Amino acid sequence: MTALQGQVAIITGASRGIGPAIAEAFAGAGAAVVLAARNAEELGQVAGRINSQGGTALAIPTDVSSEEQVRQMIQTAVERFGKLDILVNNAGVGLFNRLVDSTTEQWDWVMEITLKGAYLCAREALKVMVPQRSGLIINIGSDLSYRTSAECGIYGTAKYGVAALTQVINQEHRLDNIRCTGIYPGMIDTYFAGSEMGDPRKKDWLKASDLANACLYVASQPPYVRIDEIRMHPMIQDQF
Ligand code: NJP
Repeated sequence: MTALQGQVAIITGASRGIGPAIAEAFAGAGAAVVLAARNAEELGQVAGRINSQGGTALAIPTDVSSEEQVRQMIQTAVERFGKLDILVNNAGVGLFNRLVDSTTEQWDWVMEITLKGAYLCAREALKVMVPQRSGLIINIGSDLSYRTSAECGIYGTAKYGVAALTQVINQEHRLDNIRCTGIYPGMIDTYFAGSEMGDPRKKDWLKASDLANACLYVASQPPYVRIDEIRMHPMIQDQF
C-alpha cells in the first residue's frame, strides 16, 4: 500500500512550476488529485500525463481569486471523489519592485491571488474537512513569510499573511483533527515572476521536485503528527 492510497488531494497552481510536481508525487503515492489553475490546456496536459501513467487526475480550470470558481471547484471535486483529504495552496504570483515604485493594481493582483486565493481555498476546504473531522492543508509560503526583503514588499506582505493563515487554521481546527503546514522555501527554479524554468543560471536553485518531496513527507505522516512548518533553501542562497 502506498502512502496516500485512497486519499483525495486538491493542488492549486497545478498547471506549471511546482504544482505539477506535487500533483505527480501525490498521484504516484496513490492519491486521486484535483488540479486547479487557470490555464486549461496546461492543466489538461498534466492530468493527461498522470492518468496515462495509471494515476487518477481531474483538471478543474479555476481562478483562485474568484470565490464562485473556488466554491465550484471544491464542490466538483467532492462530488467526483466523495471527500477531501488534502488541500495544497500553491498558486501564487509575485513581482520585484520598491513600494514607492509599485501600483495599487500590482498590490491587488498579488493579494487577490496569493493571499485571498489561499484564504478562499482554505475556507471552502474547511467546510468539507470540519464535518469529516479530518484534513490536511499545506500552504506554500516563502522565506518571505518570516523575513522581509527590499523590493519584495507586496509579495512579502502577502506571504506573511499566508503564514498567519496557517497558524490560525491550526488554532481554530486542531480539535477538528485538521492539520495545517506552512512550507517556506527560498529560490526555486520555476516560471515564477516571469522567469524561465530550466534556465541554466538557476541550476543550483531548489527544484520543483524538492518541494514535491517536502509536501509528500508532510502528507505521509500519521494523522496524529502535524508538521508545523518546513524551511528549505538552496545552499547557494545567502539570505534566509
Ligand atoms: O511559480 P509558477 P511557482 N488562479 O509561476 C498558478 C511560491 N514560491 O511554481 O493560473 C489559479 O511557475 C499558475 O497557473 P495559471 C510562489 O509564491 C516560489 O514557483 O494557469 N492559479 C501556475 O500554475 C507560489 O505560491 C518561489 O497561470 C493561479 C502557478 O500558479 C508557489 O511557490 C519561491 C492563479 C505559478 O507557477 C508556486 O509558484 C518562494 C490564479 N489566479 C515561494 N495565478 C520561487 N519560484 O522561487 C497563478 O519562496 N496561478
